[in-house]
Amino acid sequence: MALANHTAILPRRAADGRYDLVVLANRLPVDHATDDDGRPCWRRSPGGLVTALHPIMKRRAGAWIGWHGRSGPAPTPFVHDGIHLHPIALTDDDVAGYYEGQSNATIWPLYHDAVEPPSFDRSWQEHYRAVNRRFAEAAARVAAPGALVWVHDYHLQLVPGMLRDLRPDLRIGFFLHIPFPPVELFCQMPMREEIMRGLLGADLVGFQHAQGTRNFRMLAADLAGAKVTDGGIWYEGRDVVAETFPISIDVAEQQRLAADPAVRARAAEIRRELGDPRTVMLAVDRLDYTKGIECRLRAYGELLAQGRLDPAETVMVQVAVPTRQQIDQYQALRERVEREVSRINGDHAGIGRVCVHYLHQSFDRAELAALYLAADVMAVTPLRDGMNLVAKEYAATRADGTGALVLSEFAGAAAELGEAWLVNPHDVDALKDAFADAAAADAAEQRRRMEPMRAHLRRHDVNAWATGFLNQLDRAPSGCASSASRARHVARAGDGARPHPVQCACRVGGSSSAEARGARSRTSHLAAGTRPIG
Ligand code: ADQ
Repeated sequence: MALANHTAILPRRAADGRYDLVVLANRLPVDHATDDDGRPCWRRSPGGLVTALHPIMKRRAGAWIGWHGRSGPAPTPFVHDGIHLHPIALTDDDVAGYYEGQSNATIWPLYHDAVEPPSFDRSWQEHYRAVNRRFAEAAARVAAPGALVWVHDYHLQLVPGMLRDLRPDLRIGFFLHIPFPPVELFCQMPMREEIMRGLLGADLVGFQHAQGTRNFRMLAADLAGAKVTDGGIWYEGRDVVAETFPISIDVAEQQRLAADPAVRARAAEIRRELGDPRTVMLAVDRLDYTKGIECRLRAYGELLAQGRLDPAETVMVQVAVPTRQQIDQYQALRERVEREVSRINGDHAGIGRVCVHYLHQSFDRAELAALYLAADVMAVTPLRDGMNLVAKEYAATRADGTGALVLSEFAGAAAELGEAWLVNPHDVDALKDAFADAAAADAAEQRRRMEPMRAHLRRHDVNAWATGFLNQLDRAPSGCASSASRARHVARAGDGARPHPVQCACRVGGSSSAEARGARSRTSHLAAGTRPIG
């Protein structure tokens, strides 16, 4: 494959020709693009993960393993912008089975509270295993002895275990970008034990929210027979640390955009183009059923119908980025959303004045920042979300402290941005009240809420997130855990600090029958009481 702007010959790598830091993610941090002369080239992907890891990967001569986005043979490894890229090949069947099937039609909905029913298909599972193995083997080939390997997200949950078998010398970290579900949902998964064993192959497993960490600890004991104590998780002779690492954004970049005169001028222009309404409400999501777009539109439509918001003075802009368009549920969602937008505009718009501007498009960072600056109310109301970076981007962009963020309790971001108008997105009346209150808030009230959120983000940006995770992984013992570590666990379990009662009904191994009986009797109240809220 001839591509214009990459170097086919790799520069010097770490020590023995392999890499001290290896990142694995479903996608490489580059997209196929075309240069000014119409030649194919690579362009760095937008997005927080790439921004966060780019400087670290450059500094540490790291390698990134991922799919390049097209089915068929993989391009040979190349360097882009100082990062060594190792593309993984996927066939059409892999894309259908591993990516669209097991990852996005089984795991994605199941981990998001099953807000759409997950589909299960045994052939998808085979592809998921095969592709995870391909990633693990690629990492085993390129990682230097004792290297740090950081595996990302739900597509690659089997990789840590597979890689541990191939290369026990590595320190392996795993970060899940989406929620980790409660026991009763996770146990629907046909591959449940296999996935738990896969994740427990890591030294450090990171989650967006403390509830995900708790769910994982519970399942580690129940499904994999791990010893879980206050001190940590002991599994197959190793320590596994499970911790919460809420991801963040590039705050400095967002502030730079917010101060850019061209972006500020564009924000003013957007307001003019919208007809200079009193209130601009904005929502920015991938067009995904987890994002709560339908409930949000319903609430907005009812507010207009009841006269609580004046259609002549209020405009909503709903940006819905195209995503996963091959999957039936996403096509159906698009039709429903577009019908609802038409209905609201049909009922409440006037000549030359619409109530909902619906943009099924991608935008660059500057245009998004201009939209954030133009918006009086930002509606971030997912039914379930690992974090939600849009909420953080909005707050970071509002340099003067104005703007009203309405935020779902079911977004991971709610654990950090508690000064927002927090709302249950399933409750349309609560959504209506939150939108109406936020639209009516004066500048003093907006600042009272916005300033602490902005201060929090300045301290917890994406660089702090990435270095926090990698520093912790760096401290993991290389290879198998030491006998000292084992002794610590035995002492903890024996000194009155009993292992947590973290069993559930779907336990399959690793327990005595008495423990299993105890587990079963505890199951119902544990399951009911541990449903996550973020
Ligand atoms: P996503 O579900 O993709 O991420 P989110 O966290 O909101 O959701 O990130 C979306 C990103 O895309 C934001 O940076 C946003 O600016 C950008 N974006 C949105 N609309 C856009 C548009 N029209 N054009 C261009 N860019 C647009 C998953 C999890 C989240 C978790 C992230 C990171 O589902 O819960 O926060 O990973 O861990």
